[in-house]
Amino acid sequence: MSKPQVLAVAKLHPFYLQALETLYTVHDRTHVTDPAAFAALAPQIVGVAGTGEASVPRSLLAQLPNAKVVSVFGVGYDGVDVPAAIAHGIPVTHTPGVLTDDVADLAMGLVLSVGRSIPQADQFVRAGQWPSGPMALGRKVSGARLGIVGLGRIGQAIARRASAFGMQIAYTARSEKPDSGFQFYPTAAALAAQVDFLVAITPGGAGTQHLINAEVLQALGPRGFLINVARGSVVDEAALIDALQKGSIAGAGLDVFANEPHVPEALWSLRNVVLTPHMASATTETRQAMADLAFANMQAGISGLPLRTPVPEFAALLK
Ligand code: NAP
Ligand code: 8YV
Repeated sequence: MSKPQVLAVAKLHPFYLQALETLYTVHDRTHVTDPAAFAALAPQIVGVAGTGEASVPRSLLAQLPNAKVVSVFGVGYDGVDVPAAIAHGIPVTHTPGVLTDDVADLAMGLVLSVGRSIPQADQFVRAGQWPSGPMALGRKVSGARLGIVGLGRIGQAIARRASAFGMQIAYTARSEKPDSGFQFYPTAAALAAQVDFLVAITPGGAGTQHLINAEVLQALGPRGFLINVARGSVVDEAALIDALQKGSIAGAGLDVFANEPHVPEALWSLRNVVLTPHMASATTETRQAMADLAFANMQAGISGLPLRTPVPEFAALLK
């Protein structure tokens, strides 16, 4: 008997792909690479496998009459048209929690990297510049003021780490969290005006599009640093480049970009920027945990068993 058919809508991590291939035949982006073949294949697809960056639009869901689940390898699912998935009765799952520590670790790594110019210092030594003079002084991180845009699972994990550095923590989110004990500001601009390091860690999508805009960067000011580990769409990249070039903010640490994997060349040449390739969850341990959870969700969805981690919109419907 042939295996059930699954569509991969993005290049899958090998841990996830190998797990899927034990039970399913995985079609790698056939909807894009061979639309004619996909028209015949589509009615057989029972599961859709994606990543946090993958696009699952309404038009694709409409072609999948027998899909039973969309299993995203990632906590962010802003590429999935969830209202369309609800309309088509196709549950969406993601991988919350298992990557929280890694993403918070990288956020703190970027705070330290930009504040203390660690990558620049590495280049300084490798380029043989040490004998000809000291580097410019860095910015003290311990005790500095940290603003978190999005105090969810990962935002709270960043706050725990920053507390150990003696940082003064404030945040913004859709709703105030009185139990957190941290100062709440109702807008990103109001928060930015009060901090030295501003970390964005919200979901992407329409609700947060350009939440960090020119006004927020101006409020952050010439001694302030921006860290983005959320989604490229959360920051107005043109406004950010302008602010970095003019020195109207001190620097930035960026793991995510508007048009990945393409990073504007204007950022490559800036000395006050640290760039990483959307790698906040990219450790062997975490990618394995994400693969296990994404695979478990796929299996559950296809077999009609309870989903391990449906996205909140579906969790609410399933209650
Ligand atoms: P979460 O627990 O759902 O937290 C999201 C937080 O964002 C919540 O505090 C939420 O506010 C806040 N938020 C949502 N919309 C907002 C808005 N318009 N303005 C201000 N705050 C807003 O999610 P999580 O597990 O922490 O993950 C957060 C995001 O991190 C993911 O969705 C993904 O985009 C990103 N991420 C990136 C990487 C990477 O590799 N760089 C890896 C994993 C995750 P409320 O609490 O008030 O609802
Ligand atoms: C991953 C992410 O890089 O979880 C998310 O939302 O952005 C990351 O963990 C991604 O999903 C894997 O491609």
